[in-house]
This record gives sequence, C-alpha cells and structure tokens, in this order.
Amino acid sequence: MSVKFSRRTFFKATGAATAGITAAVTLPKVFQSWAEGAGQQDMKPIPTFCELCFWNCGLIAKVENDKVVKIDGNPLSLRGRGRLCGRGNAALGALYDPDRLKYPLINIGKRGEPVWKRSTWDEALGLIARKMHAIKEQYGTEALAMMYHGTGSSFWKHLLHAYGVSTFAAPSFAQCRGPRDIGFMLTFGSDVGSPEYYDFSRSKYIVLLGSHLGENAHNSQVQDVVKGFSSGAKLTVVDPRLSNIASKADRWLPIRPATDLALLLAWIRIVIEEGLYDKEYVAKYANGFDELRAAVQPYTPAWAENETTIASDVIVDVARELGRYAPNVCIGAGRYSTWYGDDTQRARAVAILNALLGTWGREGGYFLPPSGKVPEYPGLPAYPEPGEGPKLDAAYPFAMLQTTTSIRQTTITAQPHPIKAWFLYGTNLMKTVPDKQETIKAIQNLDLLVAIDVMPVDIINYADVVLPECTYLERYDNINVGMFKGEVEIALRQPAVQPFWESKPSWWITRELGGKLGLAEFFPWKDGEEYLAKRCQAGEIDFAQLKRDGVIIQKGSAPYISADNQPEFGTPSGKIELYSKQLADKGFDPLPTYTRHPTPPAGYFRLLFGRSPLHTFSRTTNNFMLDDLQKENALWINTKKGRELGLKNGEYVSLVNQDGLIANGRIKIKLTQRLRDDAVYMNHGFGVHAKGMTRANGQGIADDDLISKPAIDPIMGGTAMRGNFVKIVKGA
Ligand SMILES: Nc1nc2c(c(=O)[nH]1)N[C@H]1C(S)=C(S)[C@@H](COP(=O)(O)OP(=O)(O)OC[C@H]3O[C@@H](n4cnc5c(=O)[nH]c(N)nc54)[C@H](O)[C@@H]3O)O[C@H]1N2
Ligand SMILES: Nc1nc2c(c(=O)[nH]1)N[C@H]1C(S)=C(S)[C@@H](COP(=O)(O)OP(=O)(O)OC[C@H]3O[C@@H](n4cnc5c(=O)[nH]c(N)nc54)[C@H](O)[C@@H]3O)O[C@H]1N2
Ligand code: SF4
Ligand SMILES: [Mo]
Repeated sequence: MSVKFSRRTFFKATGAATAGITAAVTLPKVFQSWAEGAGQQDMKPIPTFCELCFWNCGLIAKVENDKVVKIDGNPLSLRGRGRLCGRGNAALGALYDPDRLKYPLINIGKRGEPVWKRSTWDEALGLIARKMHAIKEQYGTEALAMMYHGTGSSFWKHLLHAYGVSTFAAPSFAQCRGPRDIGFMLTFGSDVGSPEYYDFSRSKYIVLLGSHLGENAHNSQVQDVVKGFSSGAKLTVVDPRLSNIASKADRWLPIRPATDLALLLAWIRIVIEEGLYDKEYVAKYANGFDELRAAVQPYTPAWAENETTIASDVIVDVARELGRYAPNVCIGAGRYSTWYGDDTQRARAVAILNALLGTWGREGGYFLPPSGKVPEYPGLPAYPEPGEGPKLDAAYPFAMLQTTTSIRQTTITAQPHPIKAWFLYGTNLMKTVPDKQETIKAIQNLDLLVAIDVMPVDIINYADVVLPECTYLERYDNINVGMFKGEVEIALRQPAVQPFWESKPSWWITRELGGKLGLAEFFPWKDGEEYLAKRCQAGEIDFAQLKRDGVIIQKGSAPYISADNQPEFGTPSGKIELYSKQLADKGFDPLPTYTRHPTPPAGYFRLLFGRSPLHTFSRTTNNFMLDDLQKENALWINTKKGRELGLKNGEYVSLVNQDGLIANGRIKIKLTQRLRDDAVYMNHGFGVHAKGMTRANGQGIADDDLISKPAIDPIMGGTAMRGNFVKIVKGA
C-alpha cells in the first residue's frame, strides 16, 4: 500500500530538524524575477546542484521558514539550462522522505538479518576506527576497499588514500560505462566525457545504438538533440525496442539483440569500400587504415543482414547517409555499455567509424574538450605510498579502475591477498553488481562493512555500521567541474537547509573519522564552507559569486579543429589508432572482430532492461512524489507473441532465468508492438527487497534478480548483463 504524503505531513515530519538556513546574501539578477513572482517574496533562493543522477543539473532551492518549498532549474547551469527532469523536480520527495536513514546504526545481529542498535556518531566512528586499525595491523592496507557512486565520495577517497588504501571501484565503471571509455581511450586517447562531448545541437546526422535518450534523462544532452532536430538533423536509432527517441527518428533499425558489432563492421566496410570516409583526415590523424580495410572484408551487407535481421539495402543506405553528412555526424558512444562481453570492441568499432568519418573535433560530431581544474586544498600532506600489494585486476590490463567483481572475488578467495573491509558510499551493490549470491558470500568474509547512504536500501541489510549522510539539499559537497563546448563549468553544492535528524555531510564524517584514525593533518578545515572557499581561493575563483550563482562558467579552448587548433591524441602513437597496437601487445584483437552470441533457447526471451524516465535506480523508487507516477515496472512483450502465450495486458507473471533463478515478486504484462518478439524488456530499479523502503519494497520485479553468470569483457573486466534469458511463468 502506498502511503499518501501531503505537503502538511511532510512539513510536520521535518519541522523539528530544520534549525537554520545558509542564506544566499544578495539575489543575482537572474533570480530576482522569481523572488518578485506571486507568493514567492519570502522565498530565499539557494543555488546548488542535483544528485538524483550524475548529470548534476544546477537547481535553485526556494526556502521559506527554514523549509525547502520549491525547486527550480538554475538557468546559469550548463547541465540543465534552467530545466530539471521529472526526478530533479521531485527533490522534495528525497529530502522529506520519512524512510530516510536518520541515525548511525550498528548491526548487532547477522549480516543479511540485521538487528539495529541506534548509536552515536562517536561510538559508530570509534568502532570503525578500531576495526580499521586491527585490519591494517593484521593484513595491511590492501585489505581495505572502497566502492562508490556520487559526488560526496571524494571526501571518502581522500580519507582512505590518507590511510594508505589503494583499492577503489565503482559499478558505474565495470557495470556501466567502462567499455565505452576504454574503447575510445584506446582509439582516440580520450574518453568521451561525462557529460559527453557530443555536439548534437549542430549535428546533421545522429546515430544512436541503444542510448534511449529521453528515457535516460541526460538533461542538456536531450535539449541538444531537440535543437539538432529543429535545425534539420536526421536521426537513426538502432534498438530492438521502439524507444521514445526511436519513435522520433527518421529510421528505426530494430536490430537482433547482441549483434550491433556486425552492423558497425558492415558500416565500416561500406564507408571504406565506397570511399565515403574523410581521406584527408584519416591520412593526417589516423594510423592502421590498411589493416582495418583488410580486416573488415568479410563483413558484407548481406552477411550483416543475416546476423542483425536489418535489410542489407537499409544498412547500405545508412552508410551512404553517414558519408553524405560527414563530418557533421555523431555516432553516439552510448553510456551504459556492459551489454554482451565484447563491449570494448563494440565501442572500438563505434570509435573507428567516427574516426573514418572525421567526426572528432568537428562541428556536429565530438567537440574537443576544454581542460579545467580547481586546485586541491592547499598545504595538505602527501598521501602515504600504498603498499606494493599485488594488483587485483592483473587479468584485465585495461581496467582503468579496479573492478567491483574482482574486489568481490578477492574477498571470497583471499587471493592475491585478503580483503577484510568494504566502504560503500552511495552504491547499492545488491541491485547493481550481478550474481548477488557471490556478493553475499564475499560479505560473509569481511571483518567490517561500512555503508554510507541516505536510504535503507537493499545493501544496508548487510552492513555492520550504517552512516546516514544528509541529502544533497542539506550539505556542502565537493566542487564539480564539467567540460562543455568551449566552456568549463564550476558548480557548487551548498545546503538549503540544515541536516535533518542526525544525518551529516561527508566532509564532516570523514574529518571526524580522520581524527580518530590519527589523520587530523589531512583535515584542517573548520567546515565544508571553509574547505570550498580555500580551494576556490587557490584557483582564483570568486567564492562569493559561486555561492550567489551556483555556477561559474569559464571560457575554454576552441572546440573544433582548425589550422591553428590541432587535436592532440593521447595514444602512444599520438594518432587515432584504428589498429590498436596496445591491444595487440596484450594479446587481444587489434581490430574488432565479430563473434556470434547465443540466442534464446525455445520458450525463453532475452532479458533487456533500461531506464525509467521517472526514476534513477533505487535512488528514487521510494520517493513519494515519483512513486505516485510510477510505482512498479512492467514486462514489455511483443503483442503477437504474448497472445500466443495466452498473456493479457496487466496480468501478473513471474520470471525464471536460464540458470533456474526465480525473481522475487511479480510483474505485470505490457503487450506492445514496440518490441521484437525474441526479447522482453523492463525498467531497472524496481523489485526492491528492503523493508525500510516502505513505498518501494516488493513493487515490481528486479532485473538484477535474473542476471547470473555474466560474460566478462576480457579487456577491462566489465560484466555483461544482457546475456540472460527468461521464461514467463503464468499465475503469479
Ligand atoms: N531517468 C533516468 N535516466 C538515467 C538513469 C536512470 O536511472 N534514470 N541512469 C543513468 C545511467 S547511470 C546511465 S549509464 C544511462 C543509461 O542509459 P543508456 O546509455 O541510454 O542505456 P542503454 O543501455 O544504451 O539503452 C537502453 C536501450 O538499449 C536497448 N537495447 C537493449 N539491447 C540492445 C542491443 O543489443 N542493441 C541495441 N542497439 N540496443 C539494445 C534497450 O531496448 C533500451 O531501449 O542512463 C542515465 N540516465
Ligand atoms: N541489473 C542491473 N544492474 C545494473 C544496472 C542495470 O540497469 N541493471 N545499471 C548499471 C549502471 S548504468 C550503473 S551506473 C550502476 C550504478 O550502481 P550503483 O553505483 O550501485 O548505483 P546507484 O543505484 O546509483 O546507487 C545508489 C545508492 O546511492 C544512495 N544515495 C543516493 N543519494 C545519496 C547521497 O547523497 N549520499 C549517499 N551517501 N548515498 C546516496 C542510494 O540510496 C542508493 O543506495 O549499476 C549498474 N548495474
Ligand atoms: S537529469 Fe534530472 S535527476 Fe539528473 S541531475 Fe538533472 S534534474 Fe537531477
Ligand atoms: Mo550508468
């Protein structure tokens, strides 16, 4: 049952905790119109930025009588340009969620079956410090590891580096964008950034593979695509599902899942054989063209049709369109990219096709990113050298970060060394790293699991100590620097209200814990504000202006290649590496080659998943403003196929995967023409198994319950999550 939450009740719930406000002193001109608007005279606008997803759009919190009563976009923010997505607008649902973590908690029961004791900060941090020392003493600092997601993690990384820890990983690498970043790094010597360096607003032709823009709500990027459309850009979307963006496209290519690499290789071959590539650009900036040309010979359009089910004449037409509009073309690199296990090679193929068309550094393609940095807090001591422990990810030579799964494996096997403590900041491993049973097994080997979170999500049940961070609207956080076209954005997070209950910001928690660990010299700041002010001062950034406006925009270097603006490629050869010697040297295919992936056995469907436009994973499923709009996920299935199976719209079913894993709970059927008949599709983030999340718990089904034995990308260790097949069981 959903609990209806009214404005009145959430004011009541928070009244006692809102002691004071950090007020913006004078109103910048741009905000004055709102303050003058009807009924808003008393609202104090506090500019800060959103944390409901990593896009981190600038927002203005409107504060009245010590309460945030309204949220607007900050028009100065390059990430949002005055707009917020549905989730960002539901900020009050995150701030005033009565289910939030309120006090430090110590588990006096078992991991997985916790019995919580409310504790003081002093007791909780004292316990953590004692256990850290004991682990360090017995096993060395390589026995401590951190996994993270989100802005506040930087204070934790600072603390752990100061303690000598060197093992850090994030599901947003090995379970998300790692393959894409590594594929582009290997080819261009640069990743594609976050926000991505796409110049969509000036593109004449855009290709998206997957990337359901709009359902994945990358705010300014979606605005750029719309701008591109209004200037006549053409769009081709490759997706087994008619996504929202596919429904706006000139061409929808409903590809057989897991065959994108075949399509890309065929496009590369046509672009080469028909001479559609940018000859001057390739000759000047790239190497390995002849090897590439020889390697793609087998990948004819007819061959690709057989793999992808896309008609060969359509494949040829799209390649010719790419050639016609090049270089003002952007073949998107995607974001979530741990799909099928050969994902770095797929990303390489995307990068190579872009390189042939000369899109890197060209208008409408990928802009050349400016560089920009805010210096660290001045005068801090150097971190100790981490111990010369064996490298966990030795098997994956291009793992830029260590991988979550190798930390898990090492924790289970104690090879190459024991791992005894995990620090989890803003990461819900139970839902985001595949093979949950393995995660649980690893956790049982730990001496210490600390979770720093805002909500009692699934992973919290396994923690020894839970540290409640206050939400993004109640804290100072680290400075956020973003690279945009010709501009660098420096953004500030500052509190609109004081932390509720006993929740605390990470700058405070880490400073206190640092003190108990004997690391006080690494935390000389009086408070978050002073920390930020000093960093700004060191970088000659006007802190008062930053507080007032929320962002400062600096001019960056020119975005496009010209005679006096030549690109630099950070590869070993200093050129775009179509042929990758780096890969060859490590025993991998230097050019992408195609291997066929298994197709679903009879009676099974491939399990596909993606984003709900109204939710970010488990960050928002309990949000009372969003829960009203989408409470559970649905299982998309092709109408004709569903009818053959006797399924009706809205009927609840359960799901079992190819290894016999049964998802907890049930999901309702959505019959649709918008999906191929060999796959089913659902939104990720639902099927929460955490009783403290009173609105989200048990609603819908978790894709993560059904993902087992993921294929591992041999180049960078990413775990592919779309290789699972499910059977629909009626009568749930
Ligand atoms: N609202 C919202 N926005 C978000 C998030 C969120 O949780 N909520 N999460 C953010 C995060 S962390 C990320 S990484 C991004 C992810 O967002 P994206 O990078 O856009 O994710 P994708 O997996 O590329 O896109 C999902 C699409 O891929 C299609 N697909 C599935 N299999 C295949 C295939 O084999 N080939 C092709 N061509 N397509 C396929 C699915 O049908 C679906 O339409 O979104 C971000 N934005
Ligand atoms: N099965 C499956 N697995 C996936 C995906 C999928 O679609 N399906 N998507 C993959 C992708 S794209 C990614 S990026 C990863 C993401 O994987 P994670 O990094 O684990 O993901 P999030 O879901 O972003 O983690 C959210 C956690 O942060 C907490 N949180 C929110 N705000 C704050 C805050 O201000 N402070 C603190 N301390 N905590 C906060 C939330 O309560 C929640 O527990 O998952 C990947 N794994
Ligand atoms: S895209 Fe939406 S959820 Fe993400 S930061 Fe922007 S407003 Fe927040
Ligand atoms: Mo992601």
